[in-house]
Amino acid sequence: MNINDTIVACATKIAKQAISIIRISGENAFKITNRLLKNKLTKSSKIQIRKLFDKKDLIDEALILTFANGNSFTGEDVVEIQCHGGILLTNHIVSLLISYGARPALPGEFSQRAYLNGKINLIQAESINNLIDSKNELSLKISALNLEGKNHKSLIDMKNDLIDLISKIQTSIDYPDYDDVEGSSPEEIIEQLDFLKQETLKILDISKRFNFLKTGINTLILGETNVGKSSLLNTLISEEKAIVTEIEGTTRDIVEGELNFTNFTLNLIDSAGIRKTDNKVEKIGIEKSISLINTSNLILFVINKGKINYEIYEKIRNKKHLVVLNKSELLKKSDIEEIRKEFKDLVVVSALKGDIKDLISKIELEFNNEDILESDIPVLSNLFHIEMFKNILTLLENSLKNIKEGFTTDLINVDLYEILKILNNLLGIYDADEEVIDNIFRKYCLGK
Ligand SMILES: Nc1nc2c(ncn2[C@@H]2O[C@H](COP(=O)(O)OP(=O)(O)O)[C@@H](O)[C@H]2O)c(=O)[nH]1
Ligand SMILES: [Mg+2]
Repeated sequence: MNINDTIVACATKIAKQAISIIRISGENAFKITNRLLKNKLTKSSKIQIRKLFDKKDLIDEALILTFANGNSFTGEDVVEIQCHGGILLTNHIVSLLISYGARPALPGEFSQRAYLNGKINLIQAESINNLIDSKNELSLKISALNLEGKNHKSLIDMKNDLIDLISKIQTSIDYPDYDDVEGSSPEEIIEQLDFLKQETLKILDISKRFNFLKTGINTLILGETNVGKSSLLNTLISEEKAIVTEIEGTTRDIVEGELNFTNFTLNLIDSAGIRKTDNKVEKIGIEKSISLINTSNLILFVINKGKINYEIYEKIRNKKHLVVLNKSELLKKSDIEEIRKEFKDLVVVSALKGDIKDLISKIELEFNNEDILESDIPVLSNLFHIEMFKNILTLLENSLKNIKEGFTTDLINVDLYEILKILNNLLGIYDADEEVIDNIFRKYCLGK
């Protein structure tokens, strides 16, 4: 892969559709596109309708957008051709551009160039993916905020605090004659390290919650046979996905469905009902149901009057769960109250009648995530970025341990520099040393 190549890719699907968008980015973007045109594009022309030619033959009339002199997403010269959709036509234009010297872009290469040219940082690059993949509105909003870079402020604050701490330590090492630098005693360093550690923990915590939102909450529907688990799945997703019959043991394998709320998504899993059976296939299904308890984030434990499997309840009672009493329309109020005595947060539904209001509102209450949106803590959604932050945490803990054990501060600065490099990597800035030196001179006025 050569970063100097001019790359081309279709930004829309290659499919029959009204319009296809083809993007060309790189030094020769204009030159290559010009081979399709009678009159050349100039770097000042911005949006225009042009006829496209394959040598002398007219092939299409397209809208052409040009972004010159780095004023583009990638930071390079970019031409966007909005031609008519159509598999043959789109492929034809892309092939021509390749024959004129463009190289097919690798997955993510446009964003990679944007990052390398300082147009976006790593968090922003990741948020583009999230924006596209979002399953619910909250995830969409957070991705948009991340893309804008608004909630990076605390990342930058954190970095500035870190630079300050490094500068203080550096100054007191390099200039031992210089009057004691304020804030560089071991106690004060511990205090500042602790603060950074708390900030790091907050970021990791909110990121964990966001990823949960993004990937969805694995929700297992569990209970005895025939209590209405499959009916409940179907009612929740408004689709006849799982087979429902009055025959016990109908569901033998896992059936999945997705339910999107405004602020989160449930990945619903209907499982084989629990009962004693000699049927080999059903037995495997039941074992699967039980093994899913451990990987679920929420369990809907479905019961009917007189059909409560206490053995299973014991297995789930310490996990996040809701006890759902189904077929409630067959019951008297007093029956329900009797069961409620046993399960105080009982959720009462009738899958058959489509009455699941109580369940929906309890789930919404449980997973209200508005606070994530309101906080200005940056949300990391890429596993690699989360790993980077876990490294920061380890380095901070290491520094705290070292200083408490009386090691000299120069050793601690080695770890702190490492953290600064990680933060800069995320923010798309490279020269850590220069920043520290700048700060030392600006703040601590050495050499004035
Ligand atoms: N009366 C009544 N019957 C229901 C309700 N939900 C499900 N059923 C019936 O109970 C039987 C078993 O349902 P199913 O969803 O297959 O149960 P599963 O074995 O737990 O998956 C079927 O005949 C359903 O029509 C309900 O809310 N009320
Ligand atoms: Mg079933």
